[in-house]
Amino acid sequence: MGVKLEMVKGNIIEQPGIDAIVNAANAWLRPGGGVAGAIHRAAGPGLAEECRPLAPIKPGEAVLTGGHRLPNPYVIHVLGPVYGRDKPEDRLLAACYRNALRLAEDHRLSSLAFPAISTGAFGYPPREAAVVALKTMAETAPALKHVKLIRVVLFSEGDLKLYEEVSVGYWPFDKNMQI
Ligand code: AR6
Repeated sequence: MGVKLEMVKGNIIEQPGIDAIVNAANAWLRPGGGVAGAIHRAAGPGLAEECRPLAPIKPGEAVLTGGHRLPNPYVIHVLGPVYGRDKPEDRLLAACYRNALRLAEDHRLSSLAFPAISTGAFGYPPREAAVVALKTMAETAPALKHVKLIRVVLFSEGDLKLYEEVSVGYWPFDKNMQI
């Protein structure tokens, strides 16, 4: 059966019904700002405690923890590349999406929600990042047995429009957005 792609405007910490949300983390898996700050605030201090022995992680890597006080049972933390510093950026960003999906698959999760990794504090140009994200998801999807739903949660209307536009070229979906 297929994998469904959803693109929504929203907040990554408000995704009930999703097995794992993906954190655009820092190497030390500490709270920080942006997505990571919001996730740690909502999850409570138990998340930072669980993260401590798993850090540091390298660009492209993914680790899984519990969701603590979040509505989701799991969080998958990935470290995106800092644009202009961690090279090659596109391969490292693709590794984030691929490794998060693999980890979800290993844990037999059926749904996960991604933010637009690296496009905030890490400075990755949004359109280039959307191409890498959607292309990697489309390439990885056929091998997934457990993951049935991939949701991309965009923080702004503009980013949602961008993803919808880019997905036409990179996600070979049917009319139900399934691959
Ligand atoms: N829900 C969904 N998307 C969000 C949210 C949210 N609550 N908040 C921000 N975004 P960023 P990065 C969007 O900076 O670039 C942190 O300080 C945001 O508009 O969270 O990978 C960490 O500690 C942008 O499009 O992640 C790291 O040091 C995207 O999510 C560093 O930032 C990613 O923005 C990671 O930087």
